Formats: sequence, structure tokens, C-alpha cells
Amino acid sequence: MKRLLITGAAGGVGRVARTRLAHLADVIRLSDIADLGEAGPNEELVQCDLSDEAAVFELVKDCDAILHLGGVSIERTYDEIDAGNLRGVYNLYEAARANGMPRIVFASSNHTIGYYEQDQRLTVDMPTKPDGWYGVSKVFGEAVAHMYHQKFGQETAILRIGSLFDKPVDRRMMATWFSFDDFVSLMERVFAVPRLGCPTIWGASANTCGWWDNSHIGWLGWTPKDDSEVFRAEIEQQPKRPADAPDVIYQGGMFTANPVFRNE
Ligand code: NAI
Ligand code: 15L
Repeated sequence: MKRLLITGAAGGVGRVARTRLAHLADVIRLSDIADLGEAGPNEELVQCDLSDEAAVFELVKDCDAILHLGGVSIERTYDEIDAGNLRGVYNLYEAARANGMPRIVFASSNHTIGYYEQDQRLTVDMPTKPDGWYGVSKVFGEAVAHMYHQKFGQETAILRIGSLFDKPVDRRMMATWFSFDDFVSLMERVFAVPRLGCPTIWGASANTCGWWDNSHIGWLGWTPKDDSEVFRAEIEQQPKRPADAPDVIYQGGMFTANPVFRNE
């Protein structure tokens, strides 16, 4: 493809995507509200706030595909989440509609289903159970993706990411871990398939103790390779958590224990 837009490119996942997905397009347009440093070869840098409608319209122009990572990535006040994740998603989808409907990957989250207990095995057609305003904002984004697909044919991969980090850092992440290698191989498939539609995909590696069923996306030809078991000995050196701790009971872990943060 000619130009791939990556929003949230200054963030933890964005910084990895910047280097590891560079081969997917002739030009990578990187965007964030935060500083993005110096442009490398084949990079365009656009600093903008996703809540700025005119700026997002300009941002999306001439893009063939979008990896939408930008926005608030943890529980925050309603107003902060509103700007980045509600208004931001509205602006992105409207800009895409006005600019040829480039294929989108929407970075959703396991916090859409955070209140399911850890002994439950989930398919993507089960009702959401968000564990805070952050999770609610991701449910909103998923609904927007479905609505734009139904109404206009906009294609989106709704990626419900577990824990996309170098390695799991606690017992819960043994189930939710998503390796960067598996993320990259998924992005390669999602942007290559001739028809995508609007599937919901669990963003997790092939963890032996995982909770989520991706059997509905066999047609995508993506097989995650990593398994958190290689970190088990290291993780089990951590003290055991009490049986009634939120991170032992719920799939969303400690997010379920967050208060509703009040706007200042
Ligand atoms: P991050 O917080 O490191 O990166 C998000 C980026 O979005 C930041 O660089 C931030 O400056 C930018 N941003 C925030 N508000 C913005 C606004 N109004 N306008 C423009 N840019 C704005 O998060 P991370 O870990 O890189 O996650 C990337 C995406 O994946 C996020 O959407 C997050 O919700 C989602 N996700 C990540 C998971 C993970 O394990 N890393 C798990 C589940 C979902
Ligand atoms: C998320 O949605 C967050 O963005 C990330 O920082 C992690 O907390 C992750 O979920 C998780 O649940 O491990």
C-alpha cells in the first residue's frame, strides 16, 4: 500500500509499530498529540489532537489504511476519555468516510469485557461487561465500527487487545499476554486480505491458559505463535494474590477496582 496512518504513534504500542510495521507501506504517517521526534526515511509526522475535527480530517487525507492506537489507554476522568476516545473515534470515522474509507484497525481492549470472571471462556458474540469509563469508550468505538460497516461498508478489524507488552508481568497477564511478534503477524494479515468486513478479534497470543476463543477468524490465516508459559517460572516467583483480589477474580483485573474519577 502507499500510505499507512498510525495514530497514537508516540505510545508504547505505537513506538513498536513505527519500526516493526514500516514494511507495510511506502509511506508511514505517524500521528500523536505528543512529540514524535525526528521523521525517519519514508515517515511523515503529524502532531494533532484527535478531538480536533478539522485536524483529523487533514490527517486522514490520502491514507490507504489506518492503525488507530491513539487515545486514552487507562481509566481516567470522563472528560479526558470523551475527548480522546469518543470525540476522537467520531472524528476518525467521519474523516475516513470523507476520504475513501481506508481500512481501519481499531485498538479496542479486554476492558470491554473486564467484569467477566477468569473461569469463563469468551467468544466475541457474548455481551460486553466494561469495567470502567475506559472500557465503555472502547465499547463505543466497537459500536461505531459496526455502524459504519453496516451503513457505509467501512471495513474495520476490531482488535480487543489483552496485554500488548514485551512480556507478561503478573499472573493475570499469563492469560492476556499478546506478544509484539504475534501483533505484527496479525497486522500483516489484516492489511493483506482482499476482504476484511468488520470482525472482532481477540488480541492475545497462543497462551495455554488463555480465556478467549478466536476460532471464528480461521479465514484470516493468522496463527499466533507465542505462549506465555515460557514466563511461568519467572511469574510464579511472585507472591500469590488473595483469592478475593480483583486481579484474581476478574478478567479486567485491577481495572475493576478503579473508582469513577471525577472531572476537575
Ligand atoms: P499509550 O497510552 O502508550 O499510547 C496512546 C497514545 O495516544 C499516547 O502516545 C497518547 O499521547 C496518544 N493520545 C492520547 N490522547 C490523544 C489525543 N486526544 N489525541 C491524539 N493522541 C492522543 O497506549 P498503548 O499501550 O500504546 O496502547 C495503544 C492503544 O491500544 C490504545 O488505544 C489502548 O487503549 C489500546 N490497548 C492497549 C493495550 C496494551 O496492552 N498496550 C491493551 C488494550 C488496549
Ligand atoms: C489496556 O487496555 C491498557 O491500555 C493497558 O495499559 C493494559 O492495562 C491492558 O489493558 C491490560 O489489561 O493488561
